Amino acid sequence: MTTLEQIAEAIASGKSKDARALTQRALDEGVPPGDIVDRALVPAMASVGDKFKRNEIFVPEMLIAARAMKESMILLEPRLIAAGITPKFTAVIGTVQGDLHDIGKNLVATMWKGANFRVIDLGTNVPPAKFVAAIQEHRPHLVGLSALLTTTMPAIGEVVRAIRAAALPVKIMVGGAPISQQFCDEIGADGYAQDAGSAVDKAQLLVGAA
Ligand code: B1M
Repeated sequence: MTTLEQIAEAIASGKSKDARALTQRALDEGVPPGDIVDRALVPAMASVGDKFKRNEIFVPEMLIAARAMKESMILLEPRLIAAGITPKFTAVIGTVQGDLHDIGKNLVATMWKGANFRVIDLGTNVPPAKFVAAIQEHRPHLVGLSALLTTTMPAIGEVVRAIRAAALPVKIMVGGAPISQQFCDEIGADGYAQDAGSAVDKAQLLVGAA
């Protein structure tokens, strides 16, 4: 097995220490950091997302895989920045106003990072104006809106309306336990994903990377 395959294996099975040590080994072997992301981290997180979608693994396994990926990124990120390598696509994500749930939103953000998106996470309880300001500032290709409460579902619609009113050229993805494709269609968002694995496929489709 190559070092890159071993990194992918360590991340997919959530072995943080191994992921970090193997990433260091790959760097010592002269593998460019961008190749480590593209050929180890991205496929590892894609396989984790696929298994999650098929109910072969669950939230805890996904969280530890995400943690292992972050260990690897600690070594890679400064080198990627120094080499002027930035992800091709940018996404802004947040949980809408009135809603403090962030576990699912954080998973989606991590999976997007694993798919090599630059992700600006606005956190929870984010008002529409803050989404609009962040889109104006960062010019993302995609904005993700998460809600876990039936009472905060209307806030998703408010953000969509605010973004459309400001005529911002960004794709809007919505998700969270009470959200459905039908709701997405009703409020005029561009895409819906049921879980963090599907959120990667849908993000890539919406930005034209699929
Ligand atoms: Co709250 N809570 N909670 N809660 N909470 C729920 C959601 C609830 C279903 C529990 C219940 O009654 N059975 C219920 C909502 C009922 C409803 O509206 N229909 C509820 C309630 C009522 C409340 C409070 C109002 C309780 C109270 O104070 N009386 C309160 C509200 C606070 C607020 O937000 N203003 C509240 C508070 C909390 C805690 C703070 C204690 C805590 C949140 C901690 C945190 O997030 N940091 C909490 C928790 C943990 C839950 C449950 C138990 C778990 C939610 C979770 O993290 N799931 C939840 C009950 C349950 O689901 N069993 C519950 C795991 C997570 C990985 O899944 O978030 O669905 P999920 O994310 C998935 C997908 O939905 C999707 O991908 C993720 C990964 O697959 N997804 C996206 C999510 N966002 C996406 C965005 C996308 C695409 C996909 O694109 C952008």
